[in-house]
Amino acid sequence: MSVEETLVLIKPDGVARNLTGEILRRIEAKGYQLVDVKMLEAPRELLAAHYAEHEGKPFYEPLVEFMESGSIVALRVAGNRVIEGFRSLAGTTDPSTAAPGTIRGDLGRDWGLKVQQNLVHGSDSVESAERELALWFH
Ligand code: RTP
Ligand code: MG
Repeated sequence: MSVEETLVLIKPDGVARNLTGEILRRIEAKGYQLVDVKMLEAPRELLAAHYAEHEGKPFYEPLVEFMESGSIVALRVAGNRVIEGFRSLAGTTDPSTAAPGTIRGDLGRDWGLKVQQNLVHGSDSVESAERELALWFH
């Protein structure tokens, strides 16, 4: 067993489309534990710190604006190998091609889609998870 914690964000599209319950259901059905939950409108400083690795990329500004556009649900989630496991549950970045059975593949829209509107975020490594959890839960 390798119990880890990860940061999951339900992005503004997920909250606005009333998918919070469905996404929580999938996380719990997989056997992961919800350790902490909060809903917030994220300030730009938090988003800039969270997405620091993407600063300067063409999608950075639209991404941050999208993340500022509505409420976010932030989750501290624990489980065996949950960092990699949640990313598998979420599916690949672009919902248009994310596998069926995944959050993005099943629930993402495939028309009028902007790739940043992909419902969820999950930390991508142990280091990212520690850094991101410290930003969102302190
Ligand atoms: P996330 O960080 O949200 O879990 O998603 P990810 O690892 O699958 O994707 P990443 O490369 O870290 O990108 C972060 C978020 O930026 C938006 N994005 N837009 N080409 C584009 O327009 C583009 N590429 C990425 C997505 O919202 C992605 O989740
Ligand atoms: Mg990422």
